[in-house]
Amino acid sequence: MNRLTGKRVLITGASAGIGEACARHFAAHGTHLLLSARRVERVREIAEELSTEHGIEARADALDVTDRAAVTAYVDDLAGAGLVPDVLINNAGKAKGLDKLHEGSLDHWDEMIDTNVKGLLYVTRAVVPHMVERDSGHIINIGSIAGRWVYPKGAVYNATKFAVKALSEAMNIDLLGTRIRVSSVDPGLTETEFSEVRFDGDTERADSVYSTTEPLTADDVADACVYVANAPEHVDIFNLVMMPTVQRYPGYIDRTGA
Ligand code: 8X3
Repeated sequence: MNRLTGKRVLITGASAGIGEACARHFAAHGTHLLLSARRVERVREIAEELSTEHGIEARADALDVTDRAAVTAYVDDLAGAGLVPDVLINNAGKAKGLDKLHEGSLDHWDEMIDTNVKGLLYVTRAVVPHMVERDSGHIINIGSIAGRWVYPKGAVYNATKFAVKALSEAMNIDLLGTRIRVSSVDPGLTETEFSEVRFDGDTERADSVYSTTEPLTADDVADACVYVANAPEHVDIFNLVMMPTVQRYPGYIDRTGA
């Protein structure tokens, strides 16, 4: 049963990867879209394509979730236009570098903490009061298996995703007594621009993460997000952890069959 038709879904980081795939999967379920990313041209193209294809409303905005004032202005503008989302997908996030803590780049740390933790908080803080006012809504945080188990050289990325896990659980507690649900979807190895960003554009290194095995796709993760959002209103799926069949733990990946 499709319970999503006519709902409005806000997706951050919607220009590529899991965010873009979510836009496509939710649009296919008849939801209206509020897409944002720093790469506004890209989200505009996606919004136009999906509104034509599915007959939905799709708005695209430039948004850097680390820019506190911009996030507040964006959400105020949405609320003023009567576009409070029914579902918020906090997808914008990244890994930068793979280093031992004592050798890590402070710039990488700032970027990860600012986007994965503070950015998620800014967007959530701006959107959720509107949901509380309506006593309805669903927040889906894109976490990671890196927020459940640490792995070598992943310390700060791990810490940011552990923070997402903590925030998802804490938000659920804070929202007791409302009809607002909070979920996190925590994927393992997923083939997106993730590794290219992590390795500062080193495509060869990024490709080698995926080409020797069979990772999840962004579509697989989007499919899980639709499942979580589509659960009946009295069901709150706290956490959905998913890995490709070739993976059973961070770094524990079967690369023999590729
Ligand atoms: C992505 C999963 O294990 O590559 O967040 O860090 S992992």
